[in-house]
Amino acid sequence: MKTYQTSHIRNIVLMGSSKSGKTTLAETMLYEGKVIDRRGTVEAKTTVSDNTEVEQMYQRSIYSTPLYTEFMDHKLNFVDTPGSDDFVGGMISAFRVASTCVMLVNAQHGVEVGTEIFGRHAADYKRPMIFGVNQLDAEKANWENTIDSLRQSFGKRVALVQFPVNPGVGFDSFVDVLMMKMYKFVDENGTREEYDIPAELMDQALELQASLMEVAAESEEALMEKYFDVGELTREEMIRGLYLGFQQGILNPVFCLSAKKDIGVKRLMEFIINVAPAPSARLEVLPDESTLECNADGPTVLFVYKTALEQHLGEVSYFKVMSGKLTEGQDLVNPETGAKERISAIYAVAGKKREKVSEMMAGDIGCTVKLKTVKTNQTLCAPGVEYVLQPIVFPQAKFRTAIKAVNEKDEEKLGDALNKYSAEDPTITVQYAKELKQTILCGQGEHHINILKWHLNNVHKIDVELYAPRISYRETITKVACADYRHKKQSGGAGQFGEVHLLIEPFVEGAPQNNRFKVDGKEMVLNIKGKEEYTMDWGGKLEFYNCIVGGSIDARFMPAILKGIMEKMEEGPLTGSYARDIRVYVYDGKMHPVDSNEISFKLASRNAFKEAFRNAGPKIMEPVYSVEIMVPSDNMGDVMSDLQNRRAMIEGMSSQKGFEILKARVPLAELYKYSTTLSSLTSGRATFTMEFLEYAQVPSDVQEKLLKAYQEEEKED
Ligand SMILES: Nc1nc2c(ncn2[C@@H]2O[C@H](COP(=O)(O)OP(=O)(O)OP(=O)(O)O)[C@@H](O)[C@H]2O)c(=O)[nH]1
Ligand SMILES: [Mg+2]
Repeated sequence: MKTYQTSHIRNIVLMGSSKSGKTTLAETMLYEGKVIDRRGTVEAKTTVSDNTEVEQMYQRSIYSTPLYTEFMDHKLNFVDTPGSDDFVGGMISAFRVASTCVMLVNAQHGVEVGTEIFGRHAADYKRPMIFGVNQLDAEKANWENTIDSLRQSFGKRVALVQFPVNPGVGFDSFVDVLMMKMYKFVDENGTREEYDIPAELMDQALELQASLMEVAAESEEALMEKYFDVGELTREEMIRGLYLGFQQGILNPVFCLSAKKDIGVKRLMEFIINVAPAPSARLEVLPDESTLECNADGPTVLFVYKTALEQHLGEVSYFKVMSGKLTEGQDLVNPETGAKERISAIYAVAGKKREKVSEMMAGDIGCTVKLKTVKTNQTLCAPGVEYVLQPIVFPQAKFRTAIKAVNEKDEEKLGDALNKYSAEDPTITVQYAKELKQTILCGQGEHHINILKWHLNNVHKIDVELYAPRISYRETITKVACADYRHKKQSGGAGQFGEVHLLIEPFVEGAPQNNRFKVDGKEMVLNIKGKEEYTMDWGGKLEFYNCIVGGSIDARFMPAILKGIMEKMEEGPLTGSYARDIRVYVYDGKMHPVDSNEISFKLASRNAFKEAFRNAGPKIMEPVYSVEIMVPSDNMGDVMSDLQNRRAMIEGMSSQKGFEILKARVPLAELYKYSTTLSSLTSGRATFTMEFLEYAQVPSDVQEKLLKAYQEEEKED
């Protein structure tokens, strides 16, 4: 392969609803670019993109696959993404390296859930978007309905460049109003003939051309003036207007396609090359807000956007050359670790097919192997420059489950396999929660996790069980209480003696220090001599006050007293959960001249703390999440009543293009498998995000239940 200059590279994300035909289009683009000489099909499990066993079994894409093709002296890098939102991670990382989106819409269904969801992602990332109306050869293809649905969801931005002559079975022609030509396809291999537009289609073509001129003119003042003065634009002016409007995201050109019959694919690729921005059009904004130009004359900077483990090869690192040029054998440095890396080989990648190249210019995308230390989101730079780029921000997890090996002996193997997965797929996280004594696995949805389970079962031969995870409750107090405890052991051998009197009160952020208390109707004034403040590993605070007067306890025993309290906070008196947000005042006690030692004071303070805690209006707290749900207006009622059953507090509602945006606070305990329920309530049309908000007290009926469950558990132990 020749070396492509930055100006001759285009980077694209292929997206669209499930089964809209992305993988089939990818195959046809590879064929048109002569990267392959025969087209495979999804049904025959022979496509370049869906090349893994699990994808072939399900006949759908699960991974985002980097591909490239060569066309009109340009290199088109593109990523075929899965149509299910559960696998959105690969699309998010593709946005980071691509500057244009091609959204496929199935002409049999028009706009679907995926079209809406992915359209929102493209808008969030400010990526210009082309619509490809695909499957126009299918019996139920309906152009008018599809365009109506596009206009409903995407409004005025929808700009038709073409219309099909004969959609449905036998589809072989479309009219292109930019070229003012009709294209007829004479076989299923993209062989096209160009015709003048037939007289009976001329009115339709002129009407469409006029609207396209109008939207093109809107992109620039000079064009608008020309359009008003003369009443029309030349083709060059229209292309310029489309180019500008497209880059600004104010118009989305629409193309006719049959990916399966190779109709319209070449024309789409021509448009991408002529109108989609070259990588140099986008300045990379660095974390310090300075910029890096995508320029082959700059210093070499690579950004690793994905890594994957492959049999026989080890770790493959997928990168984009953000600046400069990359040469085989070049030595680079990871500025975050200082580690040196040699680029032993550079490959252009089309799925599993890799072509070795000797160099790559700024803006190009490829992969390399045998890097020792570089992870996703890191950079490699020419020695002497240190660019660290904005990381890809992956969506928060939406599905949380506990996992364990069915056979205990597989636990270690399971841990290794899960760690490898989460390194490859950053939308999967695995953590052993010491507090819960469970391994917690998080992902984007039940399907996402089930695919992982399939791998564990079939590739790693580990039987696993997925089950509801425990909740990390916390314990705290709501009022002041005192307790004292004497630890004494004086029968035989060395004795033990320690007595601690303490007072506890709730810690409230920002509340002033206090030394007067009323406990059981009795006024107490403490003499505060020292204060220590601790932030607990599990959140919340402990403030520890030394109020000992008259040397009733030696200062040397204070650390042991603190330790006793800390230990009890690790295993709260109510349910064994971590305790938080407490002030402890140690104000009196007793020592024994011979028998007092650290262990005695630790035990005394532990028990005094436990007793005080029980009398201080103890409460269980639970994690509460801030949940934002985007739901189609007609499903609103069902989603609301389901939320009410989940103890949710609705905090806000707003409307946006036929969707309602609901904001709610929902306890984590009520969110198990929420993604699955929401999907079934809305036929997959809703999306949601969830983020930890705070700990809040559980209602008393829930507290009763939790206490009872803990007591049962204790009894069993
Ligand atoms: N008739 C017709 N069928 C098509 C066309 N494009 C794709 N298909 C069929 O539609 C089905 C889905 O195609 P894929 O290419 O796997 O679609 P996808 O968008 O990659 O699907 P996911 O990866 O699951 O999101 C397959 O059976 C294809 O053969 C087309 O242009 N016309
Ligand atoms: Mg696919």
